[in-house]
Amino acid sequence: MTSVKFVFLFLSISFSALAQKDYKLWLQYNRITNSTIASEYKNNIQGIVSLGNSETSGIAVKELENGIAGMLGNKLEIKTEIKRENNLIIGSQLSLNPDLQKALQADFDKISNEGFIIKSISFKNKKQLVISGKNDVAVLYGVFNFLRLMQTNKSIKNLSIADSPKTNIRILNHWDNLDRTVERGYAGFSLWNWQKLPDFTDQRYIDYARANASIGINGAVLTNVNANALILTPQYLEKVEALTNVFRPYGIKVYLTARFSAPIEIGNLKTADPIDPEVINWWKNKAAEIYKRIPDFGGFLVKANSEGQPGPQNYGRDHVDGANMLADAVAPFGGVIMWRAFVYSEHDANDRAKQAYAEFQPYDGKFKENVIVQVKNGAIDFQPREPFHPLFGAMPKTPLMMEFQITQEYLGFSTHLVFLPKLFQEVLESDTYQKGKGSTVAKVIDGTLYQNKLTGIAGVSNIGNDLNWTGHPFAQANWYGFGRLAWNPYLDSETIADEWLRCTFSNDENFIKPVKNMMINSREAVVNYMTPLGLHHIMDTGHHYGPGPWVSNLSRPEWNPVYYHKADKNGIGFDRSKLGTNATSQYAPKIEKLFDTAETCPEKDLLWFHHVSWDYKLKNGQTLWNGLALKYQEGVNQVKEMQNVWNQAEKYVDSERFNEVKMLLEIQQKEAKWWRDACLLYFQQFSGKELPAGVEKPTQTLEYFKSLKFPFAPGNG
Ligand code: BDP
Repeated sequence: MTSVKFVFLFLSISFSALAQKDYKLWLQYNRITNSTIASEYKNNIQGIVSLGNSETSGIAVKELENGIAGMLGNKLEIKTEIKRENNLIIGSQLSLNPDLQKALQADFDKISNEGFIIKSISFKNKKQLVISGKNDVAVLYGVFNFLRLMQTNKSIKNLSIADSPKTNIRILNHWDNLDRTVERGYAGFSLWNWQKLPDFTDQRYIDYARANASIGINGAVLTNVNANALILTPQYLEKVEALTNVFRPYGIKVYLTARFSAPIEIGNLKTADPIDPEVINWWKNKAAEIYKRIPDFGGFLVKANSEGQPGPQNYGRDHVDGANMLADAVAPFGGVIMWRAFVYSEHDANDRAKQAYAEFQPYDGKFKENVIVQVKNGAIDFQPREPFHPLFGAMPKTPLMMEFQITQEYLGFSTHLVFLPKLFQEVLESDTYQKGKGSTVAKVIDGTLYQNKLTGIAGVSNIGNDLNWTGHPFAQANWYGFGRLAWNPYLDSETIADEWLRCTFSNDENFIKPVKNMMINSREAVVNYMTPLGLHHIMDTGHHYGPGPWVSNLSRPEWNPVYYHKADKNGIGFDRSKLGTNATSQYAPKIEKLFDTAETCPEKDLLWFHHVSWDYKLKNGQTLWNGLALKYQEGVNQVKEMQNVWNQAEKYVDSERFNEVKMLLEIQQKEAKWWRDACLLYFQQFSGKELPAGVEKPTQTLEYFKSLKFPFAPGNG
């Protein structure tokens, strides 16, 4: 009996100790094993002097204390006065004594309100290290950045860092429903336990806020864009207020989605017409009611007249009428409206890719100052690869914010290892040419191209209540990378992968090098085994799990994969050139020209813009059919290679995470083959050609693949 008990106790202790590793994300604070580095840190940090006294500064000090204890093994005393040398001094600008303030003035001049300074100085002839900013949240950002330097084993001897975020709104969009299901969520249920709120504060809320603050995320939209008006009732606002109180010290603002028809559904009005005085008044009062509870409420995110959601067009008004009415309601309190440009209509079957631009571009300059239009990275829908959205750069007088999808709706759910910062970087670096060479999407987003004051980046969250937050241990890197890119859209994805691996797993170069390489290549792998050469939206329908290029029976044409690949006897691809739908004309002339002819169009986007014959010659001399088949095979091979790399990583990783990733890669390998075989068998019906040498023969028939059904695939309502 005793021994059974003992085994049980042992198992549960070791389980929770290991499970914690997953849970701790990139904030592991592992003991530093390199003795040279550890002693450098110990010599330079002999005490902590904390000058602040707010809740936030308390959090910052505790983080430093714990981080240093974890990494160096010694608990430092927290002092409030600077006496000896080699202190780590933390405090906001105003909390520093006047001499220190003066010494750092030039650095303070460089940073914004949210920026931070980490600086080695000599103060009264004593060496000190100061972490400061204009307010306590900025100091907290500085602390997390300092701890990252330590976690990645960087030298802290002569630091002089002054860094500010390049965008204002760095926000997660949670597509979380009030019943705790998460639309397109693959990591369990929603973190928000509405049932127990407002009285029960789950530790997870705090840990969530802390993780976000550590990467500079400063906002969260708590609810699904397919909104439920109930969130705006007092019963729920009380719960929202409780969450806001938890998030506030971490610098996270709360936003909600506003269902356009809320005045009818919860306000008993007969209409939600945005120019109706009663409706205008209702929203004004609602805003006042929210701000009374939550004075720093961020504002609303709105999906209107898109995929069946109500909106101003239901009343013969347009997006400008709708957005500006809401903007007026929140303006007195400093709120913003994030109005989504993700619209397409079943009444325009010509080309879905053109619709957002066609609808929104003419509104340029018409939105109120506190409206920012939220545009998905590509014109269709978060595909493994899309050319950048033509709206970027095309609305100079309107602030546009980026919407990325961190959750992997179209990229293998939380089962496939895909490092998304590589995708994000590709989009951000794209040159729109709207104001000549160098007019990158990043410059549109950070406001430097057109001097927009309001800027932002949103990421559709991949977080749920799974023990490891994101379902796949490597999906944590996508949350991390999103935050880092929202802070600085010019960061290189390789740097991000490097940081994340060191903070999350190990600083051992023998681990970092191959695994980083695996992460960097993982994005191209998924493109290859799902949608190579510009193919898109050929996932099975509804849940988007697995291949479904044959689907053609849905009521709306643009919901069918056949609409997107247009495979026939003559070839494959969507002709968006001048000879086709002319979607290319939505880009600046230079880009239009590039995309408009198959020969100049980047091959990675070929079938996005062109319908080409099966015998079309690719740049490598292959026919399109052979090239396509080989790409699918390459994707499968790449996953095999990822497995090899991971198997070599065993000795650097704890067994729990090692095994999790190993099992997931095994599924990814199976699913990559499924994708290859199903797509090639299907397209082969049209090409009528044999598979080229080097491509493995499918082991199942097309009929078999078509027969697979997944009524309970997650994330699909
Ligand atoms: C699509 C998703 C759908 C979302 C929609 C959106 O399939 O669940 O509601 O985007 O962004 O990708 O509004």
